[in-house]
Formats: sequence, structure tokens, C-alpha cells
Amino acid sequence: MGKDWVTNGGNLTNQRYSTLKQIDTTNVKQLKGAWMTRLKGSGLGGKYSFEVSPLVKDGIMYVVTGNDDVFALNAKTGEILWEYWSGIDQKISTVCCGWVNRGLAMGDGLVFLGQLDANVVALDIKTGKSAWKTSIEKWENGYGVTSAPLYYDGIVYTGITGGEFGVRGRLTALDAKTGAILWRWYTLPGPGEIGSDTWPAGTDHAMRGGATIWNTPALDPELGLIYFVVGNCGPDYDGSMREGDNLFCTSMIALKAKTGEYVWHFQQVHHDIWDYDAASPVVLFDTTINGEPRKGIAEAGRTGWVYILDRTNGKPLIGIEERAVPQDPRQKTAKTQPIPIGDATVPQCAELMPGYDKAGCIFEPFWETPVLIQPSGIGGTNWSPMPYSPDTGYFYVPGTVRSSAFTRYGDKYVRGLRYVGGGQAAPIGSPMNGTFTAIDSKTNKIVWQHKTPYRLGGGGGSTVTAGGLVFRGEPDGNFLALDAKTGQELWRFQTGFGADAPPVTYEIDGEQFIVVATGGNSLQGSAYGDAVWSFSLKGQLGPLWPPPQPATVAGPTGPIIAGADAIKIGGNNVEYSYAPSRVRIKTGTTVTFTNVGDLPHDAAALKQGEWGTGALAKGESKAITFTQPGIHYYICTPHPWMYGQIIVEP
Ligand SMILES: [Cu+2]
Repeated sequence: MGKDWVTNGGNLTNQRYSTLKQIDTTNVKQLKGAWMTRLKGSGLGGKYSFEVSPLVKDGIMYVVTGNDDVFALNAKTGEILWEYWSGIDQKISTVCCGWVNRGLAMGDGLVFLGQLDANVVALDIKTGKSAWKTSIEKWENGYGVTSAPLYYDGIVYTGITGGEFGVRGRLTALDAKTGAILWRWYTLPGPGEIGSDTWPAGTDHAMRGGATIWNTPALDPELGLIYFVVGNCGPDYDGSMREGDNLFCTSMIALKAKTGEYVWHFQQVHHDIWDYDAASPVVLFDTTINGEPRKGIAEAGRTGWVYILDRTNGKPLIGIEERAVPQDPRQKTAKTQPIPIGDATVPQCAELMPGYDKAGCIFEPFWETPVLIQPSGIGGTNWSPMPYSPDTGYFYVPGTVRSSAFTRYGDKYVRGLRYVGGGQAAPIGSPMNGTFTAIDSKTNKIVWQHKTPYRLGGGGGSTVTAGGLVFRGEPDGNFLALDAKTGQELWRFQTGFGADAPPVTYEIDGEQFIVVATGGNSLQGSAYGDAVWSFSLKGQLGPLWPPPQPATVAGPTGPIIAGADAIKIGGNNVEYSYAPSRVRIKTGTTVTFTNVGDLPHDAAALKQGEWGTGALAKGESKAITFTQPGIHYYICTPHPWMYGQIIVEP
């Protein structure tokens, strides 16, 4: 793409590659802030993530925040031109992983967005006034939209979330002019449909099997196909009742773009019980293999591998082997799993830690006793996009390095409530960091790799340019430029807020700009904000003071408060937190947990079943008396990245 940036992934390929090259490896050191605009407090707070890739067209930028509010800005000056305030219900209880919106689409004089309340909305691109609004589903039933839609040729395509709530995933195509639903393609087959034989016959498990779509599709107009990936199966960690491969969970899909007719699929993980979503956007690229031109498609998985296929037929381009994996008949594990030829970008075996009986590698099964496994269920590569440069032929893969203690427990399906069948908290004291890797698209092997201090797979990402540069943010607020060939860091700038969004680049009046949304990430715990930063060679603005750094070790943080017997959940505008998170009490003390956040939370012993408050709605309290001396760690069951500690003295 050239001077504009018109889809979430830059163009229909999702390559996030720009032909702009005014800023290059020789002059990037001069880059400074051209402008920084704060978005009036929209999406500002600990429950939000700011992961948008802004769109830019004809000198105007369009940004959506974690509250689904949209702003149009003068892309040269940062001046706000119009605002759309979504007014979404602040009590939506079916938010899986923070309040987030990954971006917009545009076409036919409209800007399109999906909302957390499962509506798709069209705004007049000139005024921001609502043109139409279509309900894809009811959020009360577990559905929502967090991905950017894709616009092409009069059609708006949107995914849907809810994989943790027993939903039935689907891709929905809407008429761009009217909002009318043209067709739906269900990611879970009905009786007799393609893939229905991969579910137990005579059951309706497939109808609540999750398989949601977390990110923006790509589209090949020549082949007339639309491509996307599908997330984990539900219930996430319990495969005992859903024997079979469970299509189309954790799969790459090609459909006819006009009609939604099935063309091919490739399943990355059979019978998923690890929450190994395919959640990063697919990338289309053209290449030459053995002297022959080939049409490729690639996607970075939570497994740590990049899956590279031929997009005309869904067959591996470099090679993917079905290999035998460890078995547990109780989980009805698949006999084999697809293993790509090439390198994984994150470790795929966990180390044993004190307090655990067993550690294993990728695809290790588990039952009711916790088993440590890497990658964790959040990656590898989770939502973060993976760019491709036709100049280097490399993919730039963001990774998360983390261990999870996987356990299975029984869960009853109730519409609109969480339905996951287990958990995967990171063990107390275990390291959490990341990788940033260049993978050669011709070999699927590592060319260079950086170990990074923070997790990168969960929503950040990068963009690559013809200037030979890769731009990416860090959760500690730094924004970096790397040499796309060698990985060498050439420039670094402190934005003052968690820089957890994928950047984009554009040109106005002959001047190239790089822009990144800085507002943190609720799962990462990076510093929140509501700022959009734009950089150029003529920029004058210097860096800001560094914000607090996100955690790099799992577990509760903060001072130990002696004698505290009241713990607030979600207080002080930090939704995913306990305050105080560490207390010291005498044996026999009764501690009252009160949810003052917006979402339902609980406090549950890290050792499943020892004690727990049960789900607490906003305003609800539960008192627990601690009679056993010792150190009690606890987590929030729906949000296992929230940690607390109670030290009970004899
Ligand atoms: Cu919670």
C-alpha cells in the first residue's frame, strides 16, 4: 500500500507492508513526534486495551478505542474532526479478555466497526453520524465483536467472539449500504454438514463449541476467496465429551467471498484442549518455490509455529507432518497433530517448578492434576498480527513466552455464562517475557530472533516498510524501529504509555508519518492511556517520562498489608486487580471480598477447590474465614492473570 492505510492489515492481504520509504535505515534516527493527541478519556482505564491499527485516507485518520468510541483526526496535525461515542452498556458481563476493539473498515463513504455488544455499526465517514446498526447476536448469550471488519466490493465481513461462553462461531457478511445480513458461515457444522462427522454423533456439543473469529479476514479478489482463522473449541480445557477432531476449531478457512460457500480448510490443532486459538490475522503473499510462482497464505499460531499453505487449495507449501502425540483417553486426545517443518518462535517445553508434579511439552495431555506446559494457552502468537515484507521475504512474528498449569474440571453449560471446563494459570514466580522473530517464508526457519523483556503475542504487533524498517511497540512504552534485514535496533522513543498496538504508516503532502496508539493492554497490565502518537522526520516532540513497567514474573505484586480484612476487586479503575493484593492476617480472621469493578469476578484458591468466593457481580461481597496457617495464593477464575496472596499467621 502507498500513501493511505485503508484496512486493518493495510490492504486485502493483511501484509502490513508499506511501499513508503522516505523514512529509511539511514535517517530513522532523526524521527520525532509530529503530534500526540489524547482521545478525551475514551477507553482510559485498567479494563481497556488500546490495540487499534488506525485507518488513514485522504489526510484523515480514523481511530477506535477499547470503549468502541470512534474519532476522526486530521492525520497531519492530530486535530479531532468528529467523534462517535458508542454508549455501550458498561455492564456487559461476557467480555472475555478486556475491553478492546482492534480496528475499523471503510468503504462506500462509511466507516464500519464491530462492538462488544455484538452490533456492527456504520458511520458516515464525513460526519461520524450513525448510518445503520445491525445486531449480529445478543451479548447476553455470550457474543461480542473485537476484530476489525473487512470491507470489499460492497460487503462488510465480521467475525465474532465468545469462545469462552459456549457460543456457535460464524463469519457474517453484511450489505455495506444497508447493514442487511447477506449470509452467515458457521464455524461449527450442523447435522450432515461438512465436518459434522468430527463431533460425537447424536449430540449437540458442536452447537456450543466456540470456534470464534478473533481477527480480520484477508481476501484474494483474483481467486474470489476470503480467508480467516478460527479459535479454540469449547469447553476450552475439557475434551472428554467431544470426541473427534472438532472442526472447524483452530482452523484456517477459505470461502467464496461473494456467497460464503466452503472451499477448503486446514486444522492446526486437532481436538484442541489447550486453548490454542488461531487468533492472529492470516497473511496472503506470493512467492517462488523451486522456480515456480506460488500463492501463499500464512498464520502465526498460539502453538509457536507459523503455518504456511498454498492459498489455492489449503495444502502445505513447505511441509507440515502429522505426528503421533502423547495420549490421555479421558480427554479423547487426537492420535496425531500437524507439526510444521521449520522453527517454532517460542519454547515448546515447560520446566518443572516446586509445587507441581508434572511438566510437559506442547500437546501434553492433562486431567485434574495441574500439568505445566509451554506454550501457554495465550501463545506463542495470540492476537498480534504478523507482517510480511516482499523485500526480505520474512515474516515478523511477535511471541509470548509463558508457562501454564493446565487443569481440567467439569463445567455445566448455561447460556451466557462462562463454559471453559478448566484453567491454565501461570505458576507463581514463573517468568513471562517474549520473542520477536524474523522467519524466512521460503524455509519457515528463524533468520534472527530477539528475546524481549515483555510478552509481545497478546495484541501488539509491527509494520514493515520499503524503507527497510520494522516498527513495533513495547508494553513499557518504548516504540522501536529495527532493520528489517538484520533485526538491529536503529531507533527507540518513550511514548509515556503502554505501546501495545500495531503501528501503521501513511503519507500527506509528501511527508511520511508513522502512527501508534498508546493506551496499554489490560491482560499485560501495561500503563493505560488514551493517546495517539504520530512521528515524522520533521517532528519536534520529544519523549515522555517512562510509565510503570508491566510484570515479568507471574504472581501478586505490591506491598503486604498487615491486618487488612477487606479486599476490593476491580477498584481504582484497575478492573483486573485485587486491592490490596497481598495481606497478612491472623488465623481465624474473616476476609471480605467485594467486587467494585464492572465485570463479574471471583477469588478462588490457586489450588482448585480449596476455597473460593464464587462469582461476584458488581457490588456483591463474600466473606471467607481463614483457619489454616500458611501462604494462600488465589486467582480470578475467569481472569487467571489476576493474582492475590493471603499470608495466614499462626
Ligand atoms: Cu476477574
